[in-house]
Formats: sequence, structure tokens, C-alpha cells
Amino acid sequence: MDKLLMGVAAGALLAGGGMYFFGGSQTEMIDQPETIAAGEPTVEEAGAFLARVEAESEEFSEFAARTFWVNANFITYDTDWLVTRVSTEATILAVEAAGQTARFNDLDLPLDMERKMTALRAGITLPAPTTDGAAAELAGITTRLATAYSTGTYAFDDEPADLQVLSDLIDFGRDPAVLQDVWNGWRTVSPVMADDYARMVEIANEGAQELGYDDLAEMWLSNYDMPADEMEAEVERLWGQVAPLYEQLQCHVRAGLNAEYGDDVQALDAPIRADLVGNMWAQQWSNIYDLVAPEGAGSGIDLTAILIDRGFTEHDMVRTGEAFFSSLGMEPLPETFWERSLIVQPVDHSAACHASAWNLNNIDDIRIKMCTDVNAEDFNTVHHELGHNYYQRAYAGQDFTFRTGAHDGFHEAIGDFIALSITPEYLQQIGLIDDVPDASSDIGLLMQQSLDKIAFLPFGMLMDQWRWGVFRGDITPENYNEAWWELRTRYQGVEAPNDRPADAFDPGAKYHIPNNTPYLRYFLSYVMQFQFHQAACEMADWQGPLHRCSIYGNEEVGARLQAMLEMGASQPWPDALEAFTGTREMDGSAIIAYFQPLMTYLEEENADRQCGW
Ligand code: X8Z
Ligand code: ZN
Repeated sequence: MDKLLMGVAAGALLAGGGMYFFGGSQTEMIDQPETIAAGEPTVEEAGAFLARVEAESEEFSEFAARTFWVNANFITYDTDWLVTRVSTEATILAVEAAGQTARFNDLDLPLDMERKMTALRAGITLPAPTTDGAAAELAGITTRLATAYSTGTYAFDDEPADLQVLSDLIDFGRDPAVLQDVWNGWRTVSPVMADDYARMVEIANEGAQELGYDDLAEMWLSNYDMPADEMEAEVERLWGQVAPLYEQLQCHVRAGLNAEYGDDVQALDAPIRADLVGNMWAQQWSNIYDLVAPEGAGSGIDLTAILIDRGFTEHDMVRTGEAFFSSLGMEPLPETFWERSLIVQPVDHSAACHASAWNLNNIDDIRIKMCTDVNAEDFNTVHHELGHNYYQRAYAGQDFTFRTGAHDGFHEAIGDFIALSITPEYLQQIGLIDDVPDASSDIGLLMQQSLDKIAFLPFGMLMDQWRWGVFRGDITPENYNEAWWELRTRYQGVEAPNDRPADAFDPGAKYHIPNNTPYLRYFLSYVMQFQFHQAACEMADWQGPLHRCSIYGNEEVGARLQAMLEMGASQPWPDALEAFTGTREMDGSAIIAYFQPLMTYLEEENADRQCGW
């Protein structure tokens, strides 16, 4: 569960350690004399304050986490009720602690204490103001939003279909009329969220302002060991590094879609139709690899077909992921992981199917929760989730506040970095393929990878650009949807397959919006995982192209990784980055280097095309 989701209201417990809550009821806290100490604050008093908050937060967070876990596994009226209750209390306690940090603002504190104070203040994903009833109203809203998403269905062929079913149709379908129907159908789950969302933003902004921030956007951007405006500039800088590659890929993919579907469905001078790229949100496109495959590069490695052919179960996929981490010298997952995880979608009740990784006791009660499908995408997702779990377990020895990622992008990057080592050679080593394709298939391999990793970048960035705009009041409820599509078109060169209905709230059809999971973390992760990969391959003394490098079985790299993971958030993130990669900056040059041969290929392919949108 994610420490950044202190307004547990958020409920989107995707990663990370515990939460910063006080235990006990609010009344008890107010009654405690030491919370309002007299006289000048001292460093000793600040230390005692932090120790108390951490102890009480740790205790409360386990109760909260177990409540959220039960709800996410079993969504009912009653578990929603419980979550609303716990969220309310959690928000009140977190906001109270955050407010109390103000007493120590002018003190010259040691760096670690200063960072704990900042985490207490800025780390609340959705603060409520201290006004009577605000936290409860906020919790009611966030629970409703989350449940509307996770239980949403659309009648396809007269049968109610959930997101798993609808996603399958979008991922692998090729009939544009069906794709359009399913795409629109899933978006019928979100109009009901719009009013709640707008009210939620009002409440949370008030909460942010009480804590001294201009708005929630500033607060979200204040979790990166630098001022919020500098962090926002960092995002622009990183996007500037990778945008030229994205634009080449977009151009090539649009041409492939045009060749498949014709001008009437996908014109060559229009943005890409969002329902055609094999993903419900057009965020990753590898399911249409065959439509854009480079000539002569072979058909790529169809991992989905291989897994099915080998009779892999969902559990086999997770065991395979675990074996990778073990090959780096890491301890096996505890028995309780296997007893308590949810790996297969329940058949008889609603669960939050979006994949997540949890640590229920902030020590070693680690688990995943995902409605796994046996396919290539989920094979990657399994590694992604396990990356969270190994990180959680590695930093369990830190002070409670530091039991989280160096920043949230680190947390998202670990498993993906490992999955970059799922190379043909690795697949051969574990017996999933017989022969390793030769260098003539390299452009195909890179194309396949880019359809996930490069295609994702603008989406990874614009999700929170939309939210920052909303939090700042630049995007108002009347403009929610229009502003969403404006960003989608501007950065992704993607558009809806048809005009959107007046009541559409399309951002709400993406998990992280109704569940209030910040998304910048994924953009950062997609840049940083290549920095990790490049550094690891250098450590391993790898001589070939980066996309052929696998660190499978390399315990030396594993030990260096473990050392960074164990740091948690105890040091500013540049220190953690340096510990593993030797550099202190996030940098897009590793992802550019990885895809350099593809860039050259795309520029040649696109030479006679009119790129842009
Ligand atoms: O939400 C996730 C993970 C859980 S932290 C499955 N991801 C983002 C998404 O699905 O939109 C991973 C990639 C981006
Ligand atoms: Zn994740």
C-alpha cells in the first residue's frame, strides 16, 4: 500500500510502505497535552513528535491496510462502509499531524527530521480541511468513485461485461465498429463520477491550502526533494528529450493503421483513433505489433502464444517472476505471499482488478492483488508488482516514514527494470523458447518494446498535467472532458473515435483518476527504468546492444540493487539514484540510447510521410 495515499480515502494502494497516521481517535489526540506544547519549539521536541507520529501511524496503518485489502478483494456495501470509516479517520489523523509540523517550521532541523516533516505535510494525497464533516464527505466521495470504477460494466452483446472482458475485446479485436462500441461502452461507467470528482477537488484543495500550499498540484509536486516548480520543469525537460522519438513512432503506427483500416477509419493526416491501438486507454500499443512490424524482422516473439502453449497458469507466471528475483540473490517470497495474494479474478463477487502490490504489516506481509490473465502483458505486470514487493521488504528496516520509494517513480521502476531483462536469451535460458533470434530481428524486438515503452510516455505525463490543471482551477468541471482530449491530442496525437457526449467524463474511465493515484510516477519510471537497465548492464560488463542485455542470474547487480532498495526514502532520491547508477539526475539519454537503432529505422521509414497531427 502506498504511503503517499495517506488520505487513504484514495484507496489506491498500489505500492509502497505504510501510512502516516495517528492511532486512536481524534478526540484522544486533542486531549493529549503534549500535542500543544508551550514555549519555543526545540529539536528534542521535534524528535519526540516525529517518534510519536511514526509509532502511532504504524499501528493505525496496519488496521487501515487490512480494511482496504478486504474491500479491494471483496467490494460490497459493507466493506465500502468500513473503508469510508477508516478513510475518514485516517485523513483526520494525517491532516492533524501535518498541521502540527508547522510548529517546527522555523527550527533548524537535521536533514532526516526535516524530510520527515515534509513527508508528513506533502505526502497526503488527498487532504481534507479541518472543518467539521469535511473528511467524512471526502471519504464518502472517494469510496463511491473507486467502487464505480471497479464494479463498472457495459452490456456488450446483451451481456454485462466488466473491464477485464471489454479490455480483451479492445486488446485483440480488429473490427473497427466493435472496437468503437466497446471503447464507448467502457466510458459509460464514468459520467456518474463527474460531480463527485469536482466536489472532491474542492475539498482537497481546501485541505492543501490549510497546510500552506497554493493547491493540491503544488502539494503533489512537493514530494521530490526539490521545490514544486523545479520538479514540474524537470518533467518538461525529460519530455523534451523523448518527444522526438515518440513523434516518429506515432507517425509510423498511424501509417500502419491506415494500411490496415483505410482512410475512412484512420486518415493519414489525423491523430490516431484511440480505439485502434490495442489498449483501452491507448497508453501502450504492443498488441498491434503485427500491424506495424518492420519488414523482414520476423513476427516477433509472441510470448502470449508461448505461455498458453506451455500451459502456464497464473501462478506459474508469478513463480517465474519470483525466480528472476531469486536469481539476483534475493530471498524467496514468504509462504504467506502465496497464501494471501489474490492472483486469479474471483468468479462470484466484485474485486478491484487493477493490479497492485501491498505490504499489510509494513514488514513482511507482502502480497499482490491482480486478476491475472495468461498473456505477455500480464507477464510483465507480474514482474512490475513483484518489484514493489521486493522494494517494500527491502526497506522494512527503515524508520516508518522512510519505508517507501526514494520517490514514487523509483517504486514503479524496479519491477519494470527487471522486466527489461526478459530478452530472447533469457526466455531461452528458462526454456520458453528454443532458439534465440539473430540480429536481423533486432528492429522488430525494439519495435515491440517501443510500442509499450515509448508509446506510454506522453500518456504517463498528461494524466497529471490534466489533474494539475484541475487542481489549479485552470480546468473547470465544464471543461473536464474537453481539456482531457486537448491534452491527449496535443501530446499523444490521439483522438476519440467519435464526438463525445455532453456528459462524458473520460478521465474517470482510467483507474488512477477515480482512485486518486498520482500518475507522474509512471512517466518518471519509464525514463528511469532505462537508466537502471543501462547502469546494471554496465555493471555486468555487457558488451552488446542494450536491448539484448539481461541481468538474469547476476548476483553482483542484485546486491547493488538490494542496497538501493534498502535505503527506501531515508536519503534524498539523488543519493539513491547515485548508489545504483552513479548519476544524480533523471535522464532520458538511456532510453534514447536503447532505442537508437529504432529511431534510425523510423526516420528512414517516415522520410516520405507527412508526420505530425
Ligand atoms: O497501474 C499500474 C500498475 C500498478 S502500480 C499495474 N501501471 C500503470 C497503468 O496501468 O496505467 C503500470 C503501468 C502504468
Ligand atoms: Zn506499480
